[in-house]
Amino acid sequence: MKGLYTALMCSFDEQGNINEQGLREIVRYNIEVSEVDGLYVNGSTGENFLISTEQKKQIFEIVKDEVGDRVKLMAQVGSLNVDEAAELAQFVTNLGYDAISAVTPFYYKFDFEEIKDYYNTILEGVDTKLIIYSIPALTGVSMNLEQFGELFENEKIIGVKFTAPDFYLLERLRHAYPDKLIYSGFDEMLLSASVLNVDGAIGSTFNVNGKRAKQIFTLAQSGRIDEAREIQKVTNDLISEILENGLYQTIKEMLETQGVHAGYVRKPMKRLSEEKLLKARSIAEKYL
Ligand code: NAY
Repeated sequence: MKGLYTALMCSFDEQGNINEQGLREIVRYNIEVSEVDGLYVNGSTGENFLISTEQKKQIFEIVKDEVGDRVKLMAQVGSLNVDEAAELAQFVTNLGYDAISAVTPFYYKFDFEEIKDYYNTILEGVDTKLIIYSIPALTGVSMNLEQFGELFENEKIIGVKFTAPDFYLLERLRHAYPDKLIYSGFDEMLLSASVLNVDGAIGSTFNVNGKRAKQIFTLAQSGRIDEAREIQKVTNDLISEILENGLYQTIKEMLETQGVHAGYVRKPMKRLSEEKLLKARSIAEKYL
């Protein structure tokens, strides 16, 4: 399960319905052009928190059907509705996904016992292994070393997608849990995380920048830091332009320039203005 995973986008039409062909094209682009090792399905980048249970299931099915066994698949099933999360965990297990992942429960201020119970409940009925999805900036949920350790006591919890700029905690986790899988979650910090020996990374910008990300990761693993730093620099030039223009919208438009029908974002996210559409196309021209 090591390596680089694209946090997969989903293609939606103007009404917000899933565009199946577009989604299949995004999957193929990631496998055939970006050449990533796996896909992280229905994460933040997949606009997971804006869609219905039925739509989530439909996306899981389409992606598995398109991928077959070509790359590894991780399914993000986390939900504030723990019954939905458990149902989706069962659903993707039946589809043959390689692992599940679940965002820490958010919005209400759950205490750690509640967070632990959430993960154990999701895992009760399935044998599939789970990667914790930790993203404090969006969820407001930060866990410390001991709390990660307590979650890791459940043998079905095999790792964490660490989307935080806390390299002290990342180093402590790596040191304390050499056998757990740690994935870096911020693409702009991939080199720094790779130097700390993470097992892989999961990123939204890999949809369009997968090749450079892979180079950063593999160069860092073989100690070629100067070369990796050069590629991280170009990557970060790209990421700052994307972030300034609108993250998911810009990546979608960049994919469109490559003949991939990535479509629109779902409301309440807003679409790019004409000016920003042109900017997205110029970013694609510059970096793809
Ligand atoms: C997800 O579930 O899609 C992710 O968390 C992927 C990680 C990304 N985080 C978000 C919130 O989109 O790739 C990062 C991020 O977009 C990138 O580093 C730019 O900041």
